[in-house]
Amino acid sequence: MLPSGLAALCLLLLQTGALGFGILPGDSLNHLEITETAILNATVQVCHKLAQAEGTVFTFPPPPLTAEAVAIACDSPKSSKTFRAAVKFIILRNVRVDIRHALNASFHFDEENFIEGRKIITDGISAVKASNRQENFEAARQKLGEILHPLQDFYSHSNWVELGNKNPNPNLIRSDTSIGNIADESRATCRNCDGDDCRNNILEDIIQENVLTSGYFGIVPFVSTKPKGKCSHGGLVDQTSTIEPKGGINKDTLDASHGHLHTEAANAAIAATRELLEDIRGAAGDRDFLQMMGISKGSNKALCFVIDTTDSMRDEIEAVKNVTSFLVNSKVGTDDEPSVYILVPFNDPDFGPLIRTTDPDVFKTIITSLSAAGGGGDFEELSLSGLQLALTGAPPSSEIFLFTDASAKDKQLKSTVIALIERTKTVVNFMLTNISGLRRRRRSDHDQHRNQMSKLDAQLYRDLAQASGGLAIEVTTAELPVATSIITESSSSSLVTLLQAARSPGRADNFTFLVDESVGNLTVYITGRSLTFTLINPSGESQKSTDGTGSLITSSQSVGNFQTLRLNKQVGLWEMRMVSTDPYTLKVIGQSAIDFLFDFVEASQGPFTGFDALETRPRAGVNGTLLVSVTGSDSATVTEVALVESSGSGEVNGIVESQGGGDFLVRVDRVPSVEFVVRVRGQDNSSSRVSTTSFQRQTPTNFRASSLTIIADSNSILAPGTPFSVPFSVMTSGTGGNFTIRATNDQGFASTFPTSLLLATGGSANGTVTLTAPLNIPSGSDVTLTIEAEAPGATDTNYIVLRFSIINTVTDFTHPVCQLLSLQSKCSENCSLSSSWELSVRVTDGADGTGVDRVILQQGNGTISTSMGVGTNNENVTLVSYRASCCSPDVELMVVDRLGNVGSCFYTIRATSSSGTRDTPSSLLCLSIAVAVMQMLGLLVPTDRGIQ
Ligand SMILES: *[C@@H]1O[C@H](CO)[C@@H](O)[C@H](O)[C@H]1NC(C)=O
Ligand SMILES: *[C@@H]1O[C@H](CO)[C@@H](O)[C@H](O)[C@H]1NC(C)=O
Ligand SMILES: *[C@@H]1O[C@H](CO)[C@@H](O)[C@H](O)[C@H]1NC(C)=O
Ligand SMILES: *[C@@H]1O[C@H](CO)[C@@H](O)[C@H](O)[C@H]1NC(C)=O
Ligand SMILES: *[C@@H]1O[C@H](CO)[C@@H](O)[C@H](O)[C@H]1NC(C)=O
Ligand SMILES: [Ca+2]
Ligand SMILES: [Ca+2]
Repeated sequence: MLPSGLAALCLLLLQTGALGFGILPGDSLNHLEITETAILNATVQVCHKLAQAEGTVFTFPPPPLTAEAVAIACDSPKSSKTFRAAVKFIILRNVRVDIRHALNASFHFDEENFIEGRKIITDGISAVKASNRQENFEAARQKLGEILHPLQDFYSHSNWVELGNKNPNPNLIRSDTSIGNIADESRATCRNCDGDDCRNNILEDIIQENVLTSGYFGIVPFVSTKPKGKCSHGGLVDQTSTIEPKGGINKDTLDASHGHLHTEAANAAIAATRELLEDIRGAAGDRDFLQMMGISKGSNKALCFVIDTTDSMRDEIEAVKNVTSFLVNSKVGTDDEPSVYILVPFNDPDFGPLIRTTDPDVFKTIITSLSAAGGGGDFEELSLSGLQLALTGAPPSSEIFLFTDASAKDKQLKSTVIALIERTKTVVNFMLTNISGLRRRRRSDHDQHRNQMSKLDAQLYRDLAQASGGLAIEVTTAELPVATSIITESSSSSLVTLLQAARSPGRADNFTFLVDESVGNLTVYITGRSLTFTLINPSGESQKSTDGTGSLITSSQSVGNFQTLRLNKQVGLWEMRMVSTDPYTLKVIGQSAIDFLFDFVEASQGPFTGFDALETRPRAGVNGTLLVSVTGSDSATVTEVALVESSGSGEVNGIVESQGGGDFLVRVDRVPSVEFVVRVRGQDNSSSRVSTTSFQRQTPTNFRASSLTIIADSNSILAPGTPFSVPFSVMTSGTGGNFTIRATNDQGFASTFPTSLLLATGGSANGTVTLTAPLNIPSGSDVTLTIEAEAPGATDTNYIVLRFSIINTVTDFTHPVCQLLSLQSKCSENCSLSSSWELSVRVTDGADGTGVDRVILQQGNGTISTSMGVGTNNENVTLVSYRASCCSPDVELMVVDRLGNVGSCFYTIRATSSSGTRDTPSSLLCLSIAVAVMQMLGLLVPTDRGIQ
């Protein structure tokens, strides 16, 4: 809640575990806690309903809920990391509103901007629903976080709670109703507080007449836009609160002007957040809702292939088909089953589209129908364009496999691809065939003219692999199936990186990695040629690469430039001594639940302090901040976080402060100016283990910092066919000159932008990118825009990665409604399974509606059937018949239209519990009860009724 809520958040982040993310009685709740509480609660309810529907056992985790416990209750323990990441992302987007839109009253329901505030929410809800329909969950989360902020602020900044309301205002998430009786602009709403006591500053007539108002807010001393007689927000930052009527009404914290109502306001905000999530679930369905939250069945990993489909790839495509069907067949139904399958084909001049499915059979069919499509021509293909699409379309932290035998024609995208790798923390593996000097010339016709990829061209792929922590595997077509199956197979479970390093040019070096008890299936990947190594385990035993009989390596496999070693697990510090003068990469992975998430964050400038996750590279050479979370165990803590130089031995250690709930704020004095990885050390005191376990993990991704800063507006919705402006500015803390600007988007939308900007030393300049989405694009699609700025001489580059949703103008604001046609019941007071009741209902979406999409049985054990019909005005109607045993006396239908507007209809044959004997035929009694219930739910009253 803002703005003092921000101060609270900041305090929360700065004080050592002072408040934590938990909810202790007597402490103020902020946006972060309100959002997390509501999401955990809503998610566990969805999993409960889903388990009931599927007839599986469900156990509610004990309070307080944690992401870990909810993921386990949802029978998706492998989703705990992505669930945590999704919740965190939504929360950071929520908090960002206080930083980016600090002074925009509508985003905080200040200054009686009720209509505008609600429009932000309802437009956002439509966008979230449209994104979910296109399975663009990242875009959905982004918008969701943004609209939860005003929704929650309503309860703190308006007088809703003062009016005696305990429940949320349902009209804030609907655009076809009245929000309530809003105070006229000229109507006085407050009087001066009694000194510091603001408990009675709202005028009595406002309360008695149920009039809605909210506080005015301004930060400039002696300048106020507050109209006469209006309430202020209140607090130290708000300068309007010193002008009559003095004081304020906000409930942001327990010691705010109306802090005595803080808990009521926070609880209403939690309930309102749950209600909004419930509405989105209604539109998305249970499975998609959970996917939006990062929870899926199986391994919760994407299997993502980017494939060159030009003629020369015929044999490789056959091999990929083979590997894919083998993989899919062997994983389906197991814990290792990928949760989503993604394919991006590319050739020249085409690439894409991105094909995404959760159905393994559909994926197999798609892969099987893939054929070398011809084209290609000049032996260079659009591999980076295809990769760009995969990087923006796959879930964050995915692993991508790119297959090609050709150089990249679109080399100019290299820096964009690196930007996306850093932002999404995706690992990219390149499966390269046909590198010069590597393979013998083949005899078939289509190979006669096949140019070979030069070593230099292959280096581009090696660089990208290394930046992402992936492998560049160089094999012959015959070796491809083996190489592919080795890495795709081991990438399908909760993998953690224990060590990842590269040396280019090659040189002898010693590396260590720490193996803890939780790690299984310890595997070493090496790429490089003519190298030898010595492996030393924690008890000092060693095995050389030339020694086939040692006891450290249980199996080893070698194809092309790629070697895999599986190790005999031993807990403790291992050492790997590498000897080679050729470039090589070394990667040690294992399976473990314990891992970490992190974001670079930045303290905001200006009057409001808070932390914002960066969409750019962090500043080089100066201090920096990271927000780190441990996942996979509620008892794990972080003890040390370091930024470790990727190809040197330098490292910068941070100061770690626990925030509670497995979250840690880490401050470093200096972000390295060279490439680095993030390494985390910690301890797990989980009771299931005998003793404390020390663990070490690192990011596979290599990060870079920059002396350039890019800021861009993140208004995130664009309309098809309408040019959309993205203003941005570039600043440098170094020398000036002519900076090159590149703006690329993954959808190939038409765009304009300045190709260079002139910056003075230490100066800044502004530009604008204009993007136009084509008219025929489906609503809910998204586009990722990467704006890059490059210093003169390419000595430094920074970027900003922005995701926008493309949403059609919404024309249907109403949810479908039910009309009870008949209700027949032979039920007596004592229910019997052999007797039943039934009803029929007509569901319509109104004359201007998009039509009924689905009718879902929300509650009730009966059977439902639907049929289509035509209404009196020739409109489509859906007829629903429901029949249930007398022992299942309630039914709730959820009715959803094609835009995702969700209505709910409840009917019951339950008699009221009062024992009076009434001589009413039971069905009639039931009907009147049902009508009463529908009235309660607002289904049978004029839609513009005010707040009661
Ligand atoms: C979710 O919230 C509801 C309403 O406040 C509450 O009754 C329920 O106990 C909560 N569920 C969990 C699992 O915390
Ligand atoms: C496909 O895979 C199977 C089993 O892995 C193998 O026996 C067969 O030779 C492969 N076929 C091709 C064309 O690679
Ligand atoms: C690696 O360790 C061995 C044994 O301690 C040592 O002889 C060698 O110099 C080290 N190599 C490097 C590059 O540090
Ligand atoms: C190691 O891998 C095997 C097969 O892939 C799997 O069954 C086993 O559970 C894994 N072990 C651990 C500790 O993850
Ligand atoms: C970073 O350095 C600046 C300038 O020295 C200082 O004002 C700021 O407080 C520091 N920030 C952190 C988080 O230490
Ligand atoms: Ca080709
Ligand atoms: Ca509708």
